[in-house]
Amino acid sequence: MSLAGGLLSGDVRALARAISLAEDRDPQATALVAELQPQTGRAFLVGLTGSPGTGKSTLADALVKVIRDRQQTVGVIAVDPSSPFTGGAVLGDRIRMSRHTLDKGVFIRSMGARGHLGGLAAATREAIHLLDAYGRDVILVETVGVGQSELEISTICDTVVLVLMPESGDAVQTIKAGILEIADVFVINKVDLGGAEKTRRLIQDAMALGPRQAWRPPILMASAAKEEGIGPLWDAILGHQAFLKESGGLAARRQQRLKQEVVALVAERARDEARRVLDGDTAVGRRLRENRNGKLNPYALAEEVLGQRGPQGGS
Ligand SMILES: Nc1nc2c(ncn2[C@@H]2O[C@H](COP(=O)(O)OP(=O)(O)OP(=O)(O)O)[C@@H](O)[C@H]2O)c(=O)[nH]1
Ligand SMILES: [Mg+2]
Repeated sequence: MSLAGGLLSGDVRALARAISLAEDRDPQATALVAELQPQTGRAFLVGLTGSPGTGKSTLADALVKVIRDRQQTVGVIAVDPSSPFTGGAVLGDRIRMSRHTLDKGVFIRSMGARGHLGGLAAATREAIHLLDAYGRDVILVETVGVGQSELEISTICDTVVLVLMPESGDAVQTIKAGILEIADVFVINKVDLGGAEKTRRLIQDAMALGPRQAWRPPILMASAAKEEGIGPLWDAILGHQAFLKESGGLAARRQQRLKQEVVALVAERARDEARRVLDGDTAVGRRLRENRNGKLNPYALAEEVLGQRGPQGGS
């Protein structure tokens, strides 16, 4: 059976293989996603972001349990930009979530950069589309909040959950970094450690300074490790989903996302093509290689490369 056929019929190995192709930035994955596109758009995409160690993976694990209790299927993608290969943290995530391994309604996958600089966002998008086509009701995407990264979770997900922890001093910094705008739901995790109330006030004060929005992000408290407050957290996430649907925000978000994705796809192709033209047996490529005194003008070369894009891709 074809990979697409396998994936649509619920073969988990086909799904895993397709995601590996996406991770390798294999053109087969892109073709597959394009083929499956009509089967996508049904899943609810939830991003979990926050500083390292705030408990995103533990929360994802606890949320998976709640989602499964409510009879929905779920896919989890843990994106680790710092890990070019399956590293220690990723293994930790696996072990932590291993209690779900026998449940066919749960699919968990960690993704690293695999040496393809700039390819992780594209790979993550493709993995999301693949899980969507596979028929998952909910897709949870965990990323470390690194600010202005190429992997802006707000451009990938419907609902963004910002995970903070009490009294880290970190909460203050995160809020300063302007992350308020991207959070649809706040969760202060590790309430069992104490000091969560102070963090909640900090968030509230920061929000009071901002413009009034139609959606006021709720601030939840939870202990992922003790599995406390997880049901209410999921309800808050669903509350945001309902708001998006009623306000027309969901369509707007998805349109914005589509645009970002097109821009990213064009950029990825253009980058590949520029390298091919410059490395190939082309006039501009030869001039670049033969040049020894560094006097070539990069702007002129870029124009020349762009001018080479013929109907056959140019070369
Ligand atoms: N006390 C307490 N510890 C917790 C809680 N939730 C998670 N932890 C612990 O916090 C540590 C980090 O948890 P992770 O879930 O790996 O955090 P993360 O945000 O996914 O970390 P990275 O993926 O490395 O950024 C682990 O040792 C967890 O056991 C909680 O509710 N209370
Ligand atoms: Mg994690």
